[in-house]
Amino acid sequence: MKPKEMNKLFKSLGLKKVNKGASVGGQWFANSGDFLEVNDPTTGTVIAKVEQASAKDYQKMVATSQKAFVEWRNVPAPERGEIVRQLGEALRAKKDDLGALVSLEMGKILTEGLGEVQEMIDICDYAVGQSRMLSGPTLQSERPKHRMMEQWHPLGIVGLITAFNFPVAVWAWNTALAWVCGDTAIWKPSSKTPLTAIACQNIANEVFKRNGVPEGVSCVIVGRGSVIGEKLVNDGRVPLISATGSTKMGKRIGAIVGGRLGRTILELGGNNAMIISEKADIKGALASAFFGAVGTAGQRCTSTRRLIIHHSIYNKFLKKLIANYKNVNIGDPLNKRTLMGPLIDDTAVADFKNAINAAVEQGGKVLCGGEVKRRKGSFVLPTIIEIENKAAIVQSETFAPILYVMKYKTVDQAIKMHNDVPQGLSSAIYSDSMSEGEKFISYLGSDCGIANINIGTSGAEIGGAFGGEKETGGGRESGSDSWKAYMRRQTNTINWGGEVHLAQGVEFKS
Ligand code: UN1
Repeated sequence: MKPKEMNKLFKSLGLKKVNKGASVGGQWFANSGDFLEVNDPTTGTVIAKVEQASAKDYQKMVATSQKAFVEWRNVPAPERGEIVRQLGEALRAKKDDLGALVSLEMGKILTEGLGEVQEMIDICDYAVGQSRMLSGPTLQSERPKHRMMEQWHPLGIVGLITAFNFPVAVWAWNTALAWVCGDTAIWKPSSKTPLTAIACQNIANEVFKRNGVPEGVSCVIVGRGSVIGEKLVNDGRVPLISATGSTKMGKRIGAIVGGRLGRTILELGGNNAMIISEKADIKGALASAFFGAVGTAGQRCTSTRRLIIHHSIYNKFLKKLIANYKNVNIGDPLNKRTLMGPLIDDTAVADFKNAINAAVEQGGKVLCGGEVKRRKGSFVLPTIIEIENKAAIVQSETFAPILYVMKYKTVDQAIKMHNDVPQGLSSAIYSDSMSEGEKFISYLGSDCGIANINIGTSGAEIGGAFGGEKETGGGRESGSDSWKAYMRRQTNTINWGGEVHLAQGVEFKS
């Protein structure tokens, strides 16, 4: 991005060349003297700095957020929803700028940056409706003239730890719901993408201030994992931690928060596969596999990492897919003709190279790509490797555009291979056979949190619960009844008849 354009973008989103990393309400602060450099992955240059928050800054934030919670929970849920509606409107107004900033800082192409902001808008709309539907059932009591019911109450402070790859959408999935549920939020964004977080907080600050929302309902804190992340996950004043990232990180957070009997929503690694049957619509399967594997430069947790292809169409299908791969326009994500931007940084490029070397050592054959692109920035070539599912490298998630391909003979064999990985996020089958499709989404089929027929593994809509099984962590965010994770459940029994009856027929009289 040209300096003039960048200045304009920064101005529109309230960013500076040197920013403070912590905000509660309208104020920005941070006094660690420890500056984070924000890298543009396309050029490899530093575009801004952020002063990271200190442990003291964190303490101030939690205290303010706790106070804010006590007030915020008194605001009726539909009124909280109205404020989230206004946030959705403010995001609509800033969609182009915020989408461009996502592309600049994270490296995904502009249409995907805009799509991510659209996800934020969508979840705001969803949360507005949800704010009038935080309902619990009325239950039949076994005692005469009694009634039972369930209520859902606000929980407290929600600690959010998000990853670089969806630097803004995951914040909105969590906060839009948390806020209508009456919670406050402290957001620790990825240190690789702090600018998008600061921009989002500026937008929220403006809407919240206009509505007199207590300071501390929306907080953002940019800081080191070893300082701020550690404090957040260990803090008994934060009843829920929602974290997106690697399985390694999730196992650690799960153990710490579990140790204090707090709650977690963990959205961790995926190893998503698509089964392509000989009964598939090949054109559709090609388009979905291509987007799933190459889109976002393979940096979605839902990215397609494995293709399990019926042996009778294997060669024909791969020939077409490789032809698509050879035509991928790689470059500046803000250029409309670009299909694949850079990886987030040089560490990601090193992980890409290491995974390819490991795959070759483990018997893999590189069918296309396999190299780093010789230009400034963190660019690699989208890669296809023929390899066996059981190879160690195929069993782990590499956050890069590497697609492992393999053959199958029977659909049962394909499903077995499909499930034979430690992760369980997203999955798909391409088949026009109704029984193959139904089997894939049955209890005998995919063991993932998301299982699709005739669409790809990535690009889930916000209306469904998002998350996965096994090493993906088990959490669910976004749609369906995921809101329940942000509230505490209460069972109420009401005696309206006057006489005391003990449950289970117990008699207790002197
Ligand atoms: C992620 O990669 O962390 O389903 C989230 C998708 C997007 C969200 C991905 N809606 O691909």
